[in-house]
Amino acid sequence: MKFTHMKLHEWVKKMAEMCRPDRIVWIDGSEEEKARLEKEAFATDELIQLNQKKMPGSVFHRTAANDVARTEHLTYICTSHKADAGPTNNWLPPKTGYAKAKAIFKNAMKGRTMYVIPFSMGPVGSPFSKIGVELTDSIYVVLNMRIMTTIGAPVLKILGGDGEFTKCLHSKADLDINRRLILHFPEDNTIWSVGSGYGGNVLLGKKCLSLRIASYLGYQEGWMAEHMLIMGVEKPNGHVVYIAAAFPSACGKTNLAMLVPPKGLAKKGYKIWTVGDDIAWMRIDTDGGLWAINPETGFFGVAPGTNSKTNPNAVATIKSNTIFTNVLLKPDKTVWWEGADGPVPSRGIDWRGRPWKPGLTDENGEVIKAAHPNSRFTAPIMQCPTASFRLKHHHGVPISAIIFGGRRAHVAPLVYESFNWQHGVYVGATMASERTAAQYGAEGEVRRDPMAMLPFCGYNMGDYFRHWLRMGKNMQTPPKIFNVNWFRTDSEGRFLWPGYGENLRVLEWIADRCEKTAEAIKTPIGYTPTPRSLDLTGLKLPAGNLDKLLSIDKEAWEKEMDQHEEFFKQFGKTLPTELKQELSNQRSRFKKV
Ligand code: GTP
Ligand code: SPV
Ligand code: MN
Repeated sequence: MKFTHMKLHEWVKKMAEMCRPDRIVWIDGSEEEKARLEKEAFATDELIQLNQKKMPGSVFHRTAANDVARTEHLTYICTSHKADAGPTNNWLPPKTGYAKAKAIFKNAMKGRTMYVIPFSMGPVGSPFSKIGVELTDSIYVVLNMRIMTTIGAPVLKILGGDGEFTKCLHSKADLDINRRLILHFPEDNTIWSVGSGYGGNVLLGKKCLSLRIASYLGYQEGWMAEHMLIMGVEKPNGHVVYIAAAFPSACGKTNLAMLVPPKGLAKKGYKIWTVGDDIAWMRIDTDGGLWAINPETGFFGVAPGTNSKTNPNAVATIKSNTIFTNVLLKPDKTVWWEGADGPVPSRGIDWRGRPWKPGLTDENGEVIKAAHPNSRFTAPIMQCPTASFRLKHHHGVPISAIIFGGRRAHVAPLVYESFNWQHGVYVGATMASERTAAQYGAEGEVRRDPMAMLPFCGYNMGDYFRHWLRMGKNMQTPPKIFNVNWFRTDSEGRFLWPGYGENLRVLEWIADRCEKTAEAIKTPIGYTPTPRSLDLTGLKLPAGNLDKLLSIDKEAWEKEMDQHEEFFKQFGKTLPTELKQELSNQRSRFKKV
């Protein structure tokens, strides 16, 4: 390897002096390199090769049992001033952060190889892309980054002798949860992650760079980094309406991004195009509209519940060249998870590496799951049958609608449209969702998760809200803002809405609202569909469900708005007055009904 970038060279040397790897390998991204790394990982059982007849190019990996989801309580924003991290982030002064992590990184790579992965988030060379270099002692990380980003030689070439890059350092160290830290130093364009081997904690191009560091950069440079899927809804007349949607982790982004139109609507001629399933970088273009790119090249999707009925496009995508993490390994070296296609296997090895058969229970009498609820697949986006041809465009796609949504058993209706951008920002800022298995913590607990960015905003969330308001003012044609909830339940806890492909019925209404052709009713929280403006052709929805799905319970909303007020308090003076105004306007609208 010829070093022309002296700063990069010096940084790699300095990090190696701290971590003490036995050797340093520069990743070039070639096929030969991939084969060599896989072979090495098969030999040590870091990876298991899957059945190459049935799943060509696919491999299997298990993470440590205490390391299966993002650890938000160990994730920090390290800025000189605490106020810059804001009330919703864990904070450490940079000096303390570096010192604490250094103690764990010290000698952590002894006996191991340090891989140097140059990577680009966004098309290589696009003015919208950002470059990072991740140092890691995990082959699993290298192979995941290979799918999720563009890596290796072309990136180094673009970086040249003095290009800017995010310095990303990762070591599994000893995988001890008490010696695990995910640290972001936005002022130094640096990320340090130690003590974990799980996805969002260690694929540093993903949540760490593309959301936490990028949101900080976006605030300064006037663009947005958001936890959003991007999809195109092709209408029967051939016009494609592009939508970006923010749902918290494990709340349906991957599923929505590649949905298959239900029969009734497919007949009309609807088609879906997938641009991204997790992250959107958005900027205002010369037309005064908002344009989005997906900085990733792969999906890191939730496995459980994925089958040919719920998500046929995902099933097609993961047929080959896929990394499966923490699912069940079957005797024939294929995989399974709860809610997968086919019969429940009679035996296998579970995500913890223990023999498994259906019906096994643990010491508390709970059924032992074959796959971890947050088990995942990593697959190239280009293998998705609905991958959009616009993926390679530097400017991305023009966004007509932004959708917020969460997992709410009660309160939030199936869909509503905000009155305008400012009201929409209030809707996003007060979003809430029930906690899922994608992060450690009590599952099911309702928490506020503004714009689905609570765990991912790299700076003060009060300033983040101000940035959203400012972006709206700077656009000539801001997208319309909607809220959806696929997860409302009846008194028995059953979902009122079938979800998945049927969600297109709601997207159709949204797309038609953008073109001002769909009917709506004005309510205190925004516009909701008239019953006949939602096309339910071919859907057997139990009588009464639609009313329940669209109902707005005044008492529940009044309680909800008390919670909004409470939530806003923590931001003190950084909370934009516009949001308080929107809350008070909404309260007055409710008083009138
Ligand atoms: P992250 O990758 O963590 O950001 O998650 P995500 O937002 O991409 O969520 P994903 O699409 O993977 O869905 C997570 C879970 O929600 C899966 O178990 C799905 O089966 C389930 N799910 C997705 N869409 C729907 C829906 O419309 N209705 C219902 N009831 N469940 C859904
Ligand atoms: C999420 O949790 O939102 C994910 C998975 O997309 S992870 O990459 O682990 O963050
Ligand atoms: Mn996500």
